[in-house]
Amino acid sequence: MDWRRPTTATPCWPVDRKNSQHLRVVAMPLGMTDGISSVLFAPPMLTPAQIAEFKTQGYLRSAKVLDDAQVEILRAEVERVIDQRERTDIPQPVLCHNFTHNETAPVWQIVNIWEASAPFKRLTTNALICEEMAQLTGADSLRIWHDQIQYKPAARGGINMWHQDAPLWPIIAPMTEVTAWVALDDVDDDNGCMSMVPGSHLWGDHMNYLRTWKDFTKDVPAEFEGHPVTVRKCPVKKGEVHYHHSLTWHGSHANTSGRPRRAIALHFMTGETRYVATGEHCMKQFVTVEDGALLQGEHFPLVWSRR
Ligand SMILES: O=C(O)CCC(=O)C(=O)O
Repeated sequence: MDWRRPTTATPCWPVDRKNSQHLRVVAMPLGMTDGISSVLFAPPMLTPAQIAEFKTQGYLRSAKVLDDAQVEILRAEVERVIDQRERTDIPQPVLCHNFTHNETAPVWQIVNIWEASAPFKRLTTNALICEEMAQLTGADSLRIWHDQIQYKPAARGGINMWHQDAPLWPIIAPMTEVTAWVALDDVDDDNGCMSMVPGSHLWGDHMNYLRTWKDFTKDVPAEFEGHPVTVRKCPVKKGEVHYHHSLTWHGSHANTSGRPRRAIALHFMTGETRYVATGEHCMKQFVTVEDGALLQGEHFPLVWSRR
């Protein structure tokens, strides 16, 4: 690939960000004019304080990684992929459906849109997200485990009930993965932002317990096994990235606003992640390695490695 310094002086990064004196120019691949995989001006990555916050809380709101034009490209791709989901002559995602199965409270889930959309494929290699992900995981290399769009339509978008990610991913181990969640709308209390329980990633696998909760708000206890349970709403602005650990208790309430709520969760795995053949998951059909082997292959591409 032909790499050169970008020639445009237009930053796709807000220059008033903390520590902006450390802004630096990074290379971007020619021909990728939307810049979704790269940043023209890279900010300093996560500070030690932010990394400590993630390790304590199990989640972290980071910075803007996409400008408005890039978000528009990705929004159009979400619409296109949903509209063209019946076509057999173009690449399709692994899943594209309303996962609530309730027409009055839909949540569109699109799994592996990166396999159906070039701009989303470029997002999986976004330089800033991958660098920050490596900081949070300590990884030497990163692969995409899978991605998923979570789209709650205006006014009637449904609930994504409380869960932990790792127990829902029983075909991979260890359970240390981190998700980068990128907002494609301003996501807040009104349109169904995520909620997180700080510190819950340190309490182990309690997915069976979380399944007993039926009401998103009322069933959250004040305490669990001696730990105070606090719910924190996590608003994220359009184009920003938010990280959460795969054992953090989280979910999102309904979208009662007049605005759509679109976001993509990029579920990364470190290069040490292995395949566990006893489990079930919609990505299992694409695994080509033996039980216990490092999980790799064309459906789990390498997106970053330490140089
Ligand atoms: O977008 C949401 O509401 C939830 C996403 C989620 O559960 C995840 O990224 O793990």
